[in-house]
Amino acid sequence: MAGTAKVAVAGPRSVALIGPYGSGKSALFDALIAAAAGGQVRRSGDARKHVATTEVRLGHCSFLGDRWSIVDCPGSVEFAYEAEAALAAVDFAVLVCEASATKLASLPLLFRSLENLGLPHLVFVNKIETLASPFDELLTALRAQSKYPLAPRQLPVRQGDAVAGYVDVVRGQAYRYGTNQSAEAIDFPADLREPEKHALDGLAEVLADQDDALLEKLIEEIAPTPAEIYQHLRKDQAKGTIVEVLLGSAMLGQGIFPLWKALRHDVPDSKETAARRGIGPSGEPLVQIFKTVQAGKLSYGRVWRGPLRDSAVFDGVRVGSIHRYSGNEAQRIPEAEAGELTGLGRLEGAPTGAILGHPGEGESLHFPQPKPPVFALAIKAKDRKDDVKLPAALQKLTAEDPSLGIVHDAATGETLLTGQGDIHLNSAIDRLATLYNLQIATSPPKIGFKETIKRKVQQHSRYKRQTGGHGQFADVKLEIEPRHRGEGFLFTDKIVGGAVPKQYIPSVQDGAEEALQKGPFGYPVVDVAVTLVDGSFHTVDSSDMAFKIAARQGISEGLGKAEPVLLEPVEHVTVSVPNSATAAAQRLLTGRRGQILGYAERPGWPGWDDVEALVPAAELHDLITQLRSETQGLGHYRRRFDHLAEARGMMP
Ligand SMILES: Nc1nc2c(ncn2[C@@H]2O[C@H](COP(=O)(O)OP(=O)(O)OP(=O)(O)O)[C@@H](O)[C@H]2O)c(=O)[nH]1
Ligand SMILES: [Mg+2]
Repeated sequence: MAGTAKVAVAGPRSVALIGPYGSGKSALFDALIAAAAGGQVRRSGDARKHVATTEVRLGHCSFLGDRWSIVDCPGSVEFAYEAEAALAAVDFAVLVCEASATKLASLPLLFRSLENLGLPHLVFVNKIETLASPFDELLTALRAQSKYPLAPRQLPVRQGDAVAGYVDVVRGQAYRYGTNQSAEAIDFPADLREPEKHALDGLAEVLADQDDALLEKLIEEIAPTPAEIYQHLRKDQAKGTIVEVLLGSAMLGQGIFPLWKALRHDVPDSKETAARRGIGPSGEPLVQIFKTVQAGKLSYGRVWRGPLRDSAVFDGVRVGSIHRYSGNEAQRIPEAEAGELTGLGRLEGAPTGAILGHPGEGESLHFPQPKPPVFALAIKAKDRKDDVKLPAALQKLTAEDPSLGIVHDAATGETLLTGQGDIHLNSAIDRLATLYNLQIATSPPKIGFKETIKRKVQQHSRYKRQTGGHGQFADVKLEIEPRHRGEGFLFTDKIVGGAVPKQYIPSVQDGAEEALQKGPFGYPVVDVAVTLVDGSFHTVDSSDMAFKIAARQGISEGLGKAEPVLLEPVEHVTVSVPNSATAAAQRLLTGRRGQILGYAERPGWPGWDDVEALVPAAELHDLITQLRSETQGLGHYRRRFDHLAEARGMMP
């Protein structure tokens, strides 16, 4: 029978479900697993409350005798690293999308990730029962984003306004959706004859682009048989040079069986993936960790080379247990074979991204780099007693999720937790509470203000004490003057004739530097020159201490008269947005006291712009929140310190 040609796949294969936030990946995960078990998808009839996925979920099942590992990925951009890491581990991805403008807007990021990885993928148009706009419009929008040609395998069949079934383009057969696997063949709708022919011709053409023999046939106007089409589809889809498009409703269990069949036929063998990634078939077991959870008690890994046996030891790291997740249960297995994604228990010291075993010569195991942080919170333990536990817990947290970071801000003395947004950080803080019993207080990070002066002053300072025995005496005349921004501190000794003996000069400098650590506004003073021009001493009462105190007092007093000003850090910010939002991004930056330096097309990102600006750090704390809300979650930015600038009209 056409379409059910024997598939020569031996081992287990893996698929990641990715897609925009809320597009129905978790619902599809449940539907796929339920359908594989021959069961019914829970069919509530109306959408349940959306619970956003924040950590990848791994599940296992068998479909028609083939074994599968499925990964449900979070859609939120704040958890994008989770998905990227999972993509590095699987054989194939299903891009779950829905026909909503806001959701479609985030597709370029996802397509780019897949294409950069060279990971074959198909598109599953979910929530098909709600599709109101013409299907062609959706295809056009999808085509604009994908580097590789799209191949719609199905067309929606409407009944009134609702989508009630689909046409299988290759088979030329129409179906009415039932629940789960029970789609029922119906008469071919007359109005779909033309679109179906068009889709089939388009498909053949796309396939012929990859195959000369097929191309010749088409030129001679010999129609390929369905079996030939399936064969080419399999080859091109597994290579990733074509992107099939399938339809369905995860919630209603519609279109799940055809999706399963497409996966069964077209997902490459795990050995093909390993070969594509440069990993040879023979050698010692090789496993890559793509996720650690529960404070390192559990890891998810891809077995690139097997078999992986329970209790195997890799460079001192022992595999405590191997798990498979069928249904809701974790089941312990004695070994896992190449191509499986498994849960690994108690892998001490193997963070996300870790490789167990040794890649052979020329083998490389790519793993994604986390994106630079765009959001930070100052954190501290609510209970001082927990201060000792905090560093170790934070270290584990960042090993679990490398897109989190810990920064000790020397300027403010704060510990900062950095990451991809407030939801991301708050979920990390929740984990600190649940896994480590650490209650954390957060606040927006303090700004590392500095001070400087604008006027040169002379300051005379004398320190004199007479208390009992011998006293204290030091006397200095100092010049304090501004330097250019960034020039730093300079101390000059201009004493002549020993008015201040040589041995005391370093103490004068020490005293000056101490005073500069806290200026009139309470912040460190920078870019100041201090010159010791004159002074006097006492043979008995003078001391290092006395000169240090005299200098410190002199500077503290002098700074107040030298027109002190507050300096704030200004950062060089590069905002990346789709060009429809370039003007909005510029407005947003100027609204935050930013000075626009210019904008240009973003290299390698068609339709995107980079806007460069200088923006005070004090304005950047929640920039990402506003940027995302104005760009449907797409905009992001990078920042780096640029310079200190006078903070005009700003109260310290
Ligand atoms: N109408 C309709 N709603 C659906 C369908 N699939 C999922 N939903 C609903 O859409 C919402 C989001 O579904 P999820 O499966 O949680 O989406 P997700 O892609 O996993 O979301 P994130 O994990 O946050 O990225 C839920 O309210 C679901 O009930 C569908 O086929 N049709
Ligand atoms: Mg989800």
